[in-house]
Amino acid sequence: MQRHPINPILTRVHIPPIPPELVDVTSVFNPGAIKDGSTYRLMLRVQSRSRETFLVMAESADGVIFKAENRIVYFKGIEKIEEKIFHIYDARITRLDERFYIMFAMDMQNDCQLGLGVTDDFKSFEFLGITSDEDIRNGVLFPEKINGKYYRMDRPNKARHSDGPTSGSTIWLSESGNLLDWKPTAPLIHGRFHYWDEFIGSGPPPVKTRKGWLHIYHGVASHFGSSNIYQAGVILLDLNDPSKVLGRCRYNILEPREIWELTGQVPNVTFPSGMIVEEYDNEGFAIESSEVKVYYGAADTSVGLAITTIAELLSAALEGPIPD
Ligand code: BMA
Repeated sequence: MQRHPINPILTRVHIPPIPPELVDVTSVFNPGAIKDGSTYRLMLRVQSRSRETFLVMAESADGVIFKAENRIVYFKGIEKIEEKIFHIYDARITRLDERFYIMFAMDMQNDCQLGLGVTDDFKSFEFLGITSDEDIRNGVLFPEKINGKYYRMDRPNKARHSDGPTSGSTIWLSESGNLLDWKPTAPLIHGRFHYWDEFIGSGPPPVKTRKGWLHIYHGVASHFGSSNIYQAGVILLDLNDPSKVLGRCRYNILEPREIWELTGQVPNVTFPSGMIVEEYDNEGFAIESSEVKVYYGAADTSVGLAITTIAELLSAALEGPIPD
């Protein structure tokens, strides 16, 4: 992956004041991404100095220079939830059945859940419901039904980083008939202890290629003294049976190296959450030579953009695993 030369593409100075919630903000990171016609859209996680988190849309004509809106995304109907919601964050956007679905983490009174929203125009947003009943994060929808069922990847929070947030070391495939009620289908990949991806979670939603579902995930190495290192990697899943893992990278494909990735609110973090493929063939498969834009949170402080191709991601996924 090649970092775009103007990185970081979004920082706190790009967020217009949205009083009273967002004024002189602290950070902007972990964006969901989608290309809607010729417009690139990011759903940003913006944090205020009270460390409240809000979602704000940004748009761009070239996928590089973004203008953030001066309003907070409001999911109509979310106010009906009785349990206290502290934050909604880390949105992943999937175009599915001709609509835009947004899956996001919800920090609630008791634990973290996965919420689902939908929009047709990125102006009004509807809250569809909470889609989980256990502590869980990093939910990403597949962009189409497979054999009549909806699928997503998600990551139950079964572990806790030392002095840090809840985490987990297994990404699951889950299935649903209605997008709201989900049941686990199969564990997909586990963390590889002692290596780069000990704790793991899905990144952006998977992309359909002729060779399989291509998926970028994040991995956390936690065995380096006081610092967790958040990196990105890639897997390939079978097109007709996404519970079959066809490939997994040995090396990470993105790691904190630049000063704005190494230092910030949470040091040593590259957290991919949005991915835009420029070219699909007429049957909806991503073309191997297509450019891919990967948007990621850097140090929980700013937004980075890395450029690659489908072919490079496939070759990373198929390079062979870390030997036993
Ligand atoms: C994860 C999530 C992300 C965050 C990352 C690094 O557990 O909370 O939202 O970017 O940690 O702090």
